[in-house]
Amino acid sequence: MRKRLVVVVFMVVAALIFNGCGGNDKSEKRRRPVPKRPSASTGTKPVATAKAPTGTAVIIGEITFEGKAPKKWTKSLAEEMAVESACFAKYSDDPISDSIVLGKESQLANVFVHVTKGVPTNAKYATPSEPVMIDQDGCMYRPHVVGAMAGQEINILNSDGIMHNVHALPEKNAEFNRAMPKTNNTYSHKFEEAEPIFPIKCDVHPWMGGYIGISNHPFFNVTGTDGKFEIKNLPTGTYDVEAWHEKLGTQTQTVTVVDGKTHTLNFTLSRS
Ligand SMILES: [Cu+2]
Repeated sequence: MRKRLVVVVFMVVAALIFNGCGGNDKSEKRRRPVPKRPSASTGTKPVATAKAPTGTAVIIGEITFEGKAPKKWTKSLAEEMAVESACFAKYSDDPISDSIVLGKESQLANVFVHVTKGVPTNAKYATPSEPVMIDQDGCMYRPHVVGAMAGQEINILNSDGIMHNVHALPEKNAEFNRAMPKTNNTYSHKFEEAEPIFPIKCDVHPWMGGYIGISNHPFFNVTGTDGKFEIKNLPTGTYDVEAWHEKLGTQTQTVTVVDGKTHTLNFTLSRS
């Protein structure tokens, strides 16, 4: 009787083990896809793999000021700056206001020209390794307007050898207010997020002001006193191009460009 019981128990255990093996086979089949998940997941990350399209189309143009030319300098600016003799001494003539700067034929400087529509928003363009430079020279920011890519280094110099502070007033990125005593003549900063152009100022010298635009793509430029801009390496497509000036507002034009061709886009900005 006991032997029979032992045999029955043995058979039950054997059956359980057998069925259990069969069950393991099924669960093994269910688990097989698991090792594939990481590669499948890696391949579907939209941001990491988003292409940053470039091409060979170029947009060039000239920005012109229309209207009565403003005074190049004002008595108040000269009087204000006179209190800082180290800066004032750098000028052989009266210091010139940097808010509206014109070329010989009313070409407009300090216009931030950038593509605002048409570039894929999730494209990840390489950040230039070369820093953007801004100098505090003669108690003015030079250049007065700069563009940089998100994450690009911006080196702010103080070649005046006097106390300045740089107070940046972005809205998306973090604001900063950095004292720059004469012994500390470089401050390096990166804005990590793209955002519309914003002001920088010096709290020591109220006439000092400049602007920084942060872009998530490289399709922007700032005009010099020749009023000219150039935006290179665009792929074939249709784009909105905006011209921004601190006193004269913005103007936008839509342009369709083709690889290998240069397109001309001129703007006229006025006080009205
Ligand atoms: Cu200053």
